[in-house]
Amino acid sequence: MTLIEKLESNQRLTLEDGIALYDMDLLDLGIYANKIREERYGRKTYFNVNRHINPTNICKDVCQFCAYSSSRKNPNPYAMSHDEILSTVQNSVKNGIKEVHIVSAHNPDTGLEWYLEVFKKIKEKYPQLHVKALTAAEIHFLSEEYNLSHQDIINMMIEYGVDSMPGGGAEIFDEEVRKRICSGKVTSEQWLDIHKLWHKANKKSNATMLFGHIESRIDRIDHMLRLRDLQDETNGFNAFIPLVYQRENNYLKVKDDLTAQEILKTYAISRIMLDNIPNIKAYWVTSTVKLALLAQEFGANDLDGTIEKESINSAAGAASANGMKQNEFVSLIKNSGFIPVERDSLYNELS
Ligand code: V47
Repeated sequence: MTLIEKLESNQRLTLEDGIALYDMDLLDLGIYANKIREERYGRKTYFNVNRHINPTNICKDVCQFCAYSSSRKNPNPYAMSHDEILSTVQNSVKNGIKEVHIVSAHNPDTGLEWYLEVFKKIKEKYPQLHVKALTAAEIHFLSEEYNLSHQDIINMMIEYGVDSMPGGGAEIFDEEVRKRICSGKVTSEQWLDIHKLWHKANKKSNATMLFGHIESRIDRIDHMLRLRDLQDETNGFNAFIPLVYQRENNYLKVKDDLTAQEILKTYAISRIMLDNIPNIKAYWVTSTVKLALLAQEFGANDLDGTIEKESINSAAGAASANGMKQNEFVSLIKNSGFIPVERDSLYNELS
């Protein structure tokens, strides 16, 4: 069967097929990706009203692509107190957020309670607020630092009120590339195992892929297939989020930005390859708003959210430091010909 025949009849694609998709004409690829998107979501595009908080940038790991950690090129080490985090949450709740997304660096000085107890405090005050927190990289860091198993940390997360896990820390699963960009942190196998444990606890998570640095197209497809395999087993991933590499202020020297065409192809290919992950999120922070809007025509059905503040990607050059207003978000989606739908964190439609 040819690749086109497989695409026409919605067959599951192999690694070789995925690599061959990159050689297709962008608009042809877009037609196939968009067909899948339209069948599932019509012209609806999801967004959520959320707030990102990055409570510390002090990190014992040394990822080459990171511009956020104070041990890299960011000169201002900080760790927020729980009161500061709670007052940030309080302000954002007043502005109508439904989700708080809390991701930190791997700070060995705070103690385990600092990482976990804040979730309980947030939940006590705002039981309706969805807490999405702790990446698999943070869970692995905490387990090593405090001599606990991944399962122990996951049990504590649930006990302290974490509702779902964000998709960070996946980077690229290929072990050779991983060694060069983030050696020493959670391995690919551990990242996948941690999400599996989380899914086994009946909880949902997301998965990211950092692309546009030193990885090859093969590495991207391999990354997607490892996620697809786990999703077959657990069905716990809500969304796949391709993160476009930002080149400023870090140690991973990459000469050129990816072309818009390569980025759009990657969204389209992820929609086609990941036949079992329901949502493809064009995270406007790393893709730029304009490309995120265009990505709606190439398989993406979710644009993340209003964010309010963002420190990890903006440190590396993304224009996301101050988030986006909800009415602006809604207008942008409408004006691009799609129907904006506010969703909650588990993809229930709100309005
Ligand atoms: O894991 C770090 C990435 C991630 C750079 O789950 C960079 O809904 C680009 O995971 N260029 C954190 N990316 C962000 C993240 C995320 C974002 C939005 C939604 C969700 C979700 C998760 O940011 C890290 C890392 O892969 N990152 N440095 C950089 N220079």
